Amino acid sequence: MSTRNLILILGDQLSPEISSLRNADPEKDTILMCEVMDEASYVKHHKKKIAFIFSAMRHFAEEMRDAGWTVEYTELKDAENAGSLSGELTRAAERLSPEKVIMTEPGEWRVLKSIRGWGAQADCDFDMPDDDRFVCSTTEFRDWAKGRKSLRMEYFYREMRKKTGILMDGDDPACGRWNFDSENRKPAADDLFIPKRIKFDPDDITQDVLDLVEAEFPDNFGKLDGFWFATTRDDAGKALDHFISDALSCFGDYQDAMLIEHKFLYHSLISFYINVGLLDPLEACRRVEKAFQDGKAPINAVEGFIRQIIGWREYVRGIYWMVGDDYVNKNGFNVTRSLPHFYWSADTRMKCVASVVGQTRDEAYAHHIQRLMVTGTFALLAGIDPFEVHEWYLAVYADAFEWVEAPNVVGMALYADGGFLASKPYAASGSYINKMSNYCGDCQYAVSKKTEEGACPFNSLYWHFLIENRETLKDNGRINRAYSTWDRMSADKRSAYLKRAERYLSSLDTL
Ligand code: FAD
Ligand code: DLZ
Ligand code: SF4
Repeated sequence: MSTRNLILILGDQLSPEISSLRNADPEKDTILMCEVMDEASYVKHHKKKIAFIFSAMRHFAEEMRDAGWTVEYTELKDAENAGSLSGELTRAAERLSPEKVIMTEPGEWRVLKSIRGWGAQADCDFDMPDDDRFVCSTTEFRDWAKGRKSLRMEYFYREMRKKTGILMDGDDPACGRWNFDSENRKPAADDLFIPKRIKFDPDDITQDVLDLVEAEFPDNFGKLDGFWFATTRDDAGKALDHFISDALSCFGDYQDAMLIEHKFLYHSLISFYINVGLLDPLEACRRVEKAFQDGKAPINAVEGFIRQIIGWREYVRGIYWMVGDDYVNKNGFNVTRSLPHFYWSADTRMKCVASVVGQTRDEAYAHHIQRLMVTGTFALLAGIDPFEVHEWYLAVYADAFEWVEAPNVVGMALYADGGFLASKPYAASGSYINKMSNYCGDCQYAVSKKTEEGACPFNSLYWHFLIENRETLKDNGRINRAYSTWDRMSADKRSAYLKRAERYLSSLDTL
């Protein structure tokens, strides 16, 4: 058996329009896809994440076969499985003697280096075209960043609006403003009407994968029961339709809200589909823009959603590839505490953390503010080693791939990159969580207590963090006010805050 080109498609490259397939010919070329232990275990991925990716890969292979392609697919348990992407490439190249191997550039430095290494010693030609499923190429981002003293997402986002023409009125932003974020900070009331979310019952392919994951990854984090993800392009499209018709109009208002009983609120639940290639990000934005033009959703919701995708999503990717492969090792505050065990067990008296970790364990999902202002802020305030925090986020969310996860964790949540991505650390006391959620009412700690027994840990850890890092942060204009407040406090109060924080830090696992 032989083939002209052998085209390797990874688990997050499930797009028929991917650049590696662009000039390919189903009559002459062969697609290679492989489930391999190296990818399934570089962190201990959530069980639902592995199941989602394997099932989406198997469905994609079917989709491509139906479209006339020859697909060579290695399942995890195949006897000959080499266990790694490069091992499987070698095996397939020996079998099929291709003239050329093609793979769209991957979403992670680790894989990039390994496959480049394979290509350099291969007996055939090797080509790695750009991944152009993004609005902004990595080169274009570097050009935009060149010479700027500080990078700010807002300015980058405006460029992306102009480039795509989305929500533009000629050269001006639609409705006269680029950003409606100030309208998007409403706390949610317990009795809000929250739409029921669309769920997809596992078909035979997904059921096989669920059995496989249960058998092969029994000790990984996360529940496999109640698997509801779409695993085909058609179903992912239905999930987007459902978001637009049932949730989009309130997306903006309650974007930052958190409710114990409602994990999904009005969020879109599509990051995993976009990230693996089942949905096209720009098409999703255009469909959301259309809802605005048709009068079906307000500007604050539509602009807020579009900013997350053509703004933040593109921006974090640009930063990941621009900074380089040591981004995940950044540790600007030089902190070394270990990740508390409750990040895995949800066994903590802090209701906010218990609730977010519990939801993460059940669904492999938490929304942005839960990730940023609960588990993220706690790790920031408690001085947890950023690499451990990064590995946790990379493992536990179904949408986690390093190019998007690492900047959000190391840069945005932990400010460990020294302020490259964010303009200030997202440090906050318990009052932020209390304002935006209903966690505190159900918590064993009291958010109103600052330094006494039973005081909310966020309250004292907030001041402890600011004081520990005063030298690094003192010139940050966005945080100065907090230092003035501290300086006006009585010496007794300051000492009580720091003592309380030290007590909590000395026994983090028991909080
Ligand atoms: P919605 O709230 O409905 O937002 C719409 C879309 O905007 C998302 O689907 C996503 O594609 C995009 N988006 C929103 N915020 C961001 C952002 N900050 N960066 C990139 N894209 C964004 N997102 C991931 O896709 N993978 C990750 O591993 C990931 N890790 C994160 C870790 C931390 C600490 C934080 C603070 C954020 C992280 N995010 C990550 C961003 C964001 O939390 C998720 O994209 C979002 O929660 C996914 O849920 P949704 O589809 O319902 O999003
Ligand atoms: C995340 C993941 C997992 C769990 N398994 C596979 C796999 O077996 N085969 C594969 O091709 N891709 C997998 N992936 C996605 C890759 O890890 C991802 O493509 C790289 O991290 C680059 O973004
Ligand atoms: Fe979280 Fe503090 Fe509120 Fe408890 S009181 S839920 S620990 S913010």
